[in-house]
Amino acid sequence: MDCKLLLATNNRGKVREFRSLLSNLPLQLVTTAEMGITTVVDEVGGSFEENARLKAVTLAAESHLLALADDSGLEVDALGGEPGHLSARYGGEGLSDSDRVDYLLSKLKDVPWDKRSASFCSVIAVAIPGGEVELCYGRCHGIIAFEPKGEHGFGYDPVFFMPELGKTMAELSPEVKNQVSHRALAAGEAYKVLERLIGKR
Ligand code: ITT
Repeated sequence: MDCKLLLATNNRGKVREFRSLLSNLPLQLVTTAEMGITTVVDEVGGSFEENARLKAVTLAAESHLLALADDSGLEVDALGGEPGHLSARYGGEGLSDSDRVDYLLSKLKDVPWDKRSASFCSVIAVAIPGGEVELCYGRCHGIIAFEPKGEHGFGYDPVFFMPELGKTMAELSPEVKNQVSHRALAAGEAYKVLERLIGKR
Protein backbone atom coordinates (compact mmCIF):
# COMPACT_ATOMS: atom_id res chain seq x y z
CA MET A 1 0.00 0.00 0.00
CA ASP A 2 1.48 3.42 -0.87
CA CYS A 3 0.67 6.81 0.63
CA LYS A 4 -2.42 7.47 -1.44
CA LEU A 5 -6.01 7.58 -0.27
CA LEU A 6 -8.59 6.83 -2.94
CA LEU A 7 -11.72 8.98 -2.69
CA ALA A 8 -14.14 6.32 -3.88
CA THR A 9 -16.88 8.59 -5.19
CA ASN A 10 -18.12 9.94 -8.50
CA ASN A 11 -19.79 12.91 -6.82
CA ARG A 12 -17.76 16.07 -7.45
CA GLY A 13 -19.37 17.86 -4.51
CA LYS A 14 -18.17 15.17 -2.13
CA VAL A 15 -14.66 15.21 -3.66
CA ARG A 16 -14.43 18.99 -3.11
CA GLU A 17 -15.49 18.63 0.50
CA PHE A 18 -13.18 15.69 1.28
CA ARG A 19 -10.18 17.48 -0.27
CA SER A 20 -10.67 20.19 2.29
CA LEU A 21 -11.80 18.05 5.26
CA LEU A 22 -8.84 15.64 4.94
CA SER A 23 -6.23 18.11 3.68
CA ASN A 24 -4.01 17.85 6.77
CA LEU A 25 -3.52 14.09 6.52
CA PRO A 26 -0.10 12.93 5.30
CA LEU A 27 -1.78 11.11 2.41
CA GLN A 28 -2.15 12.03 -1.25
CA LEU A 29 -5.87 12.21 -1.98
CA VAL A 30 -6.67 10.77 -5.41
CA THR A 31 -9.98 10.31 -7.17
CA THR A 32 -11.25 7.37 -9.19
CA ALA A 33 -11.10 9.58 -12.31
CA GLU A 34 -7.45 10.45 -11.64
CA MET A 35 -6.63 6.75 -11.21
CA GLY A 36 -8.44 5.86 -14.46
CA ILE A 37 -10.99 3.76 -12.58
CA THR A 38 -14.36 3.71 -14.33
CA THR A 39 -16.11 1.06 -12.20
CA VAL A 40 -19.54 2.15 -11.04
CA VAL A 41 -20.46 0.17 -7.93
CA ASP A 42 -24.08 -0.96 -7.93
CA GLU A 43 -25.58 0.42 -4.72
CA VAL A 44 -27.68 -2.64 -3.98
CA GLY A 45 -27.40 -2.37 -0.18
CA GLY A 46 -30.44 -1.54 1.90
CA SER A 47 -28.76 1.08 4.10
CA PHE A 48 -26.11 3.81 4.15
CA GLU A 49 -23.74 1.41 5.98
CA GLU A 50 -24.06 -1.40 3.43
CA ASN A 51 -23.58 0.88 0.44
CA ALA A 52 -20.63 2.77 1.97
CA ARG A 53 -18.95 -0.54 2.76
CA LEU A 54 -19.67 -1.91 -0.73
CA LYS A 55 -18.16 1.12 -2.47
CA ALA A 56 -15.04 1.27 -0.25
CA VAL A 57 -14.29 -2.47 -0.34
CA THR A 58 -14.83 -2.81 -4.11
CA LEU A 59 -12.65 0.16 -4.99
CA ALA A 60 -9.90 -0.70 -2.46
CA ALA A 61 -9.68 -4.16 -4.03
CA GLU A 62 -9.59 -2.75 -7.54
CA SER A 63 -7.05 0.02 -6.88
CA HIS A 64 -4.93 -1.74 -4.19
CA LEU A 65 -5.18 1.56 -2.31
CA LEU A 66 -6.65 2.58 1.00
CA ALA A 67 -10.14 3.71 -0.03
CA LEU A 68 -12.72 6.02 1.53
CA ALA A 69 -16.37 5.99 0.43
CA ASP A 70 -19.32 8.03 1.68
CA ASP A 71 -22.94 6.99 1.46
CA SER A 72 -25.21 9.78 2.47
CA GLY A 73 -28.62 11.27 2.09
CA LEU A 74 -31.57 13.11 3.44
CA GLU A 75 -34.12 11.66 5.88
CA VAL A 76 -37.38 13.60 6.01
CA ASP A 77 -39.56 12.84 9.04
CA ALA A 78 -42.87 13.66 7.30
CA LEU A 79 -41.94 11.10 4.60
CA GLY A 80 -41.14 8.34 7.09
CA GLY A 81 -37.37 8.83 6.60
CA GLU A 82 -37.43 8.95 2.80
CA PRO A 83 -35.48 9.36 0.59
CA GLY A 84 -32.72 8.02 2.90
CA HIS A 85 -30.16 5.81 1.19
CA LEU A 86 -32.10 6.28 -2.08
CA SER A 87 -31.52 10.07 -2.08
CA ALA A 88 -29.38 10.07 -5.24
CA ARG A 89 -32.14 8.35 -7.22
CA TYR A 90 -35.18 10.01 -5.64
CA GLY A 91 -37.87 10.72 -8.24
CA GLY A 92 -36.28 8.40 -10.82
CA GLU A 93 -33.03 7.96 -12.73
CA GLY A 94 -31.53 10.74 -14.81
CA LEU A 95 -32.79 13.71 -12.78
CA SER A 96 -30.58 16.69 -11.97
CA ASP A 97 -30.03 17.90 -8.39
CA SER A 98 -32.55 20.68 -8.95
CA ASP A 99 -35.13 18.26 -10.43
CA ARG A 100 -34.80 16.14 -7.27
CA VAL A 101 -35.23 19.20 -5.07
CA ASP A 102 -38.39 20.09 -7.01
CA TYR A 103 -39.67 16.53 -6.61
CA LEU A 104 -39.02 16.65 -2.86
CA LEU A 105 -40.81 20.01 -2.55
CA SER A 106 -43.80 18.63 -4.47
CA LYS A 107 -44.03 15.72 -2.00
CA LEU A 108 -44.04 18.21 0.89
CA LYS A 109 -46.34 20.82 -0.63
CA ASP A 110 -49.07 20.44 2.02
CA VAL A 111 -46.72 19.95 4.96
CA PRO A 112 -46.52 22.94 7.35
CA TRP A 113 -43.24 24.40 8.65
CA ASP A 114 -43.39 22.71 12.06
CA LYS A 115 -43.65 19.27 10.43
CA ARG A 116 -40.81 19.68 7.92
CA SER A 117 -37.97 18.39 10.12
CA ALA A 118 -35.23 16.36 8.45
CA SER A 119 -31.67 15.23 8.85
CA PHE A 120 -28.66 14.70 6.64
CA CYS A 121 -26.78 11.50 7.35
CA SER A 122 -23.32 10.45 6.18
CA VAL A 123 -21.69 7.07 6.68
CA ILE A 124 -18.05 6.90 5.67
CA ALA A 125 -16.34 3.54 5.13
CA VAL A 126 -12.55 3.29 5.15
CA ALA A 127 -11.28 0.06 3.62
CA ILE A 128 -7.82 -1.48 3.44
CA PRO A 129 -7.36 -3.60 0.28
CA GLY A 130 -8.26 -7.16 1.20
CA GLY A 131 -8.56 -6.21 4.87
CA GLU A 132 -10.56 -4.46 7.51
CA VAL A 133 -13.28 -1.83 7.04
CA GLU A 134 -14.15 0.89 9.52
CA LEU A 135 -17.40 2.87 9.56
CA CYS A 136 -17.82 6.47 10.73
CA TYR A 137 -21.09 8.36 11.21
CA GLY A 138 -22.31 11.95 11.04
CA ARG A 139 -25.75 13.49 11.21
CA CYS A 140 -27.09 17.04 11.29
CA HIS A 141 -30.60 18.36 11.73
CA GLY A 142 -32.63 20.90 9.78
CA ILE A 143 -35.96 21.82 8.24
CA ILE A 144 -36.96 21.48 4.59
CA ALA A 145 -37.52 25.03 3.33
CA PHE A 146 -40.50 25.93 1.12
CA GLU A 147 -38.20 27.02 -1.71
CA PRO A 148 -34.54 26.65 -2.67
CA LYS A 149 -32.07 29.33 -1.56
CA GLY A 150 -28.28 29.69 -1.93
CA GLU A 151 -25.68 28.84 -4.52
CA HIS A 152 -23.10 26.75 -2.66
CA GLY A 153 -22.86 23.01 -2.07
CA PHE A 154 -24.80 20.42 -4.05
CA GLY A 155 -27.77 18.07 -3.90
CA TYR A 156 -30.46 19.05 -1.41
CA ASP A 157 -28.38 21.85 0.20
CA PRO A 158 -30.62 24.69 -1.15
CA VAL A 159 -33.65 23.41 0.78
CA PHE A 160 -31.90 22.20 3.95
CA PHE A 161 -32.52 25.09 6.38
CA MET A 162 -30.45 25.12 9.58
CA PRO A 163 -32.41 27.06 12.23
CA GLU A 164 -29.41 27.74 14.49
CA LEU A 165 -27.59 29.41 11.58
CA GLY A 166 -30.69 30.97 9.99
CA LYS A 167 -29.54 29.79 6.53
CA THR A 168 -29.89 26.92 4.13
CA MET A 169 -26.82 24.75 3.70
CA ALA A 170 -26.39 26.21 0.20
CA GLU A 171 -26.11 29.69 1.75
CA LEU A 172 -23.15 28.60 3.88
CA SER A 173 -19.63 29.12 2.56
CA PRO A 174 -17.77 25.84 1.92
CA GLU A 175 -15.66 26.57 5.02
CA VAL A 176 -18.71 26.87 7.28
CA LYS A 177 -20.47 23.83 5.74
CA ASN A 178 -17.29 21.87 6.48
CA GLN A 179 -17.58 22.78 10.15
CA VAL A 180 -21.20 21.78 10.68
CA SER A 181 -22.26 19.21 8.10
CA HIS A 182 -23.04 15.51 8.50
CA ARG A 183 -20.03 14.79 6.27
CA ALA A 184 -17.75 16.99 8.40
CA LEU A 185 -18.78 15.04 11.52
CA ALA A 186 -18.21 11.66 9.88
CA ALA A 187 -14.94 12.87 8.32
CA GLY A 188 -13.70 13.93 11.77
CA GLU A 189 -14.04 10.30 12.86
CA ALA A 190 -12.55 9.02 9.60
CA TYR A 191 -9.57 11.33 10.11
CA LYS A 192 -8.76 9.55 13.38
CA VAL A 193 -9.19 6.12 11.79
CA LEU A 194 -6.83 7.09 8.95
CA GLU A 195 -4.22 8.48 11.35
CA ARG A 196 -4.28 5.18 13.22
CA LEU A 197 -4.01 3.13 10.02
CA ILE A 198 -1.11 5.25 8.75
CA GLY A 199 0.62 4.85 12.12
CA LYS A 200 0.44 1.03 11.81
CA ARG A 201 2.42 0.93 8.56
P1 ITT B 1 -21.15 8.29 -4.96
O1 ITT B 1 -22.03 7.10 -4.64
O2 ITT B 1 -20.32 8.08 -6.18
O3 ITT B 1 -20.36 8.76 -3.77
P2 ITT B 1 -23.68 9.71 -5.10
O4 ITT B 1 -24.05 11.11 -5.42
O5 ITT B 1 -24.42 8.62 -5.86
O6 ITT B 1 -22.10 9.54 -5.34
P3 ITT B 1 -24.85 8.72 -2.67
O7 ITT B 1 -25.26 7.45 -3.29
O8 ITT B 1 -24.24 8.69 -1.30
O9 ITT B 1 -23.78 9.50 -3.57
O10 ITT B 1 -26.12 9.68 -2.68
C1 ITT B 1 -26.13 10.79 -1.87
C2 ITT B 1 -27.18 11.77 -2.34
O11 ITT B 1 -27.68 12.44 -1.17
C3 ITT B 1 -26.51 12.84 -3.20
O12 ITT B 1 -26.66 12.57 -4.56
C4 ITT B 1 -27.23 14.10 -2.76
O13 ITT B 1 -28.37 14.27 -3.53
C5 ITT B 1 -27.62 13.82 -1.31
N1 ITT B 1 -26.62 14.40 -0.40
C6 ITT B 1 -25.65 13.75 0.30
N2 ITT B 1 -24.87 14.61 0.97
C7 ITT B 1 -25.34 15.83 0.67
C8 ITT B 1 -24.94 17.12 1.02
O14 ITT B 1 -23.87 17.35 1.76
N3 ITT B 1 -25.65 18.14 0.56
C9 ITT B 1 -26.73 17.94 -0.23
N4 ITT B 1 -27.16 16.76 -0.65
C10 ITT B 1 -26.47 15.69 -0.19
